[in-house]
Amino acid sequence: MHNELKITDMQTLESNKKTTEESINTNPLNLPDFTTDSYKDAYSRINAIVIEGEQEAHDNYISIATLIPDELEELTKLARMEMKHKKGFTACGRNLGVVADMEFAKKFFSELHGNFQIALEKGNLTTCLLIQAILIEAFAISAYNVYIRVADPFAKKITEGVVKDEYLHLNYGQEWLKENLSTCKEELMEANKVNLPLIKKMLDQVADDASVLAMDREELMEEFMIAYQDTLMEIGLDNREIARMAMAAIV
Ligand code: PL3
Ligand code: FE2
Ligand code: FE2
Repeated sequence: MHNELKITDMQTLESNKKTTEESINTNPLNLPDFTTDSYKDAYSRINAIVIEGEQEAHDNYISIATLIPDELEELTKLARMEMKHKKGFTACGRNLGVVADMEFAKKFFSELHGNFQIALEKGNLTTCLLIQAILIEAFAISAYNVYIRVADPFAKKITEGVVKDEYLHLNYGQEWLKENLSTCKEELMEANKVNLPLIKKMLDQVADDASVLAMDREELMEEFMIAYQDTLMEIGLDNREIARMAMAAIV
């Protein structure tokens, strides 16, 4: 009896040891291998998208300030945060030894960028806020929340800091639209109809590269919809209006 116990203890000890070794070799959190060529190749595009996105977000907040001069100080603050984000993500790429494909990223944003510029020229503030402070910020929030779960430790820390700011940016757009809902609802709906499908298209375009980074497409969509619908609710739209707006993504 005594002997048998001893053998069992030894076996337990042996199997514990094996588990420990295996977890060290195969990565305890199931993170991707950040050093492979395929990871770096996908990262060169995703990293560029994020860097370009942060730069354009900066430029957009500066542009929006020309339409609401009273808000210059607040919008300049938001713009400054975007430059800090850009620096952070540039460091993430450098840390992994990746060169960002900026040409790809410029093309990735070109359609949405064009729509923002047209709205700006026309002085369509509601459209500008929907594109930057709602759609782009919700897209960034979804991407960063999913990325945090599978990022390398360096990038994880940076992204955690960034995503907190992005909620402030989303909130900024939300509060302005809420205060002006009675006069901006129609333009909001129309701008959403045109630009939400672009976000969906961008998500589809990035899905393959994202999956190499262990980021799941469904999860990205889910996170986007949570941020997007939550904001529309806070703005003061009812369930039917929110459903109608979200539907623009699938038709
Ligand atoms: C607004 O402050 C920034 C806008 C950036 C838009 C980013 C969209 C990102 C889509 C790519 C998904 C991968 C994210 C990985 C993060 C390094
Ligand atoms: Fe940002
Ligand atoms: Fe932002």
